Amino acid sequence: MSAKGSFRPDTVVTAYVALGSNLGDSKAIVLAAIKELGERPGLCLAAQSPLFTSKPHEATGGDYVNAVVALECSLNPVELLDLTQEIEQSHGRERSFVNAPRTLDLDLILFGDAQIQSPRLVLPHPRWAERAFVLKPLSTIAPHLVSEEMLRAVSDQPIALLV
Ligand code: PH2
Ligand code: MG
Ligand code: MG
Repeated sequence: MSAKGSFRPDTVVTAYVALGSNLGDSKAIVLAAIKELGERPGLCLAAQSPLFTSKPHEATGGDYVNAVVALECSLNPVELLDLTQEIEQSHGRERSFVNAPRTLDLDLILFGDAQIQSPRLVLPHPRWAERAFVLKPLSTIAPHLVSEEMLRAVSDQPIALLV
């Protein structure tokens, strides 16, 4: 694996992407983004969590809609990052200040067992295990990755299934 993430898997890799939105019609935006991810060349939607609603964590604005998807991915990590950023842009994502309310945030959480430290991309995501809005949805599609202990460690962060 190169430090720049230019590694191209010769087999398909399972990548996990976390979705979040707390601006606009968040439910519709997250559902549309999940569909768009699955339709991109090089990606196949393997699993999607239910939608959850959560209070902004170390952030401002309205409640979030969050979900996590598993993608069977034949792109390299940077190609997947480019694609997620393109989808964010297409939903009007603006970056006005850190953790500002956003129409759509797509975060690469895990890319197989890739470990990358580059200016653009750090994998695994450095804070994935500290966030209920990642762990709870992830636990519904990849229970082997999320222990009860990990869930207990974030149990002070309110999160509920979106009905
Ligand atoms: N994303 C953040 C910061 N805080 N809080 C919740 N509940 N959901 C998010 O998706 C979220 C957040 C930064 O990306
Ligand atoms: Mg994020
Ligand atoms: Mg992000």
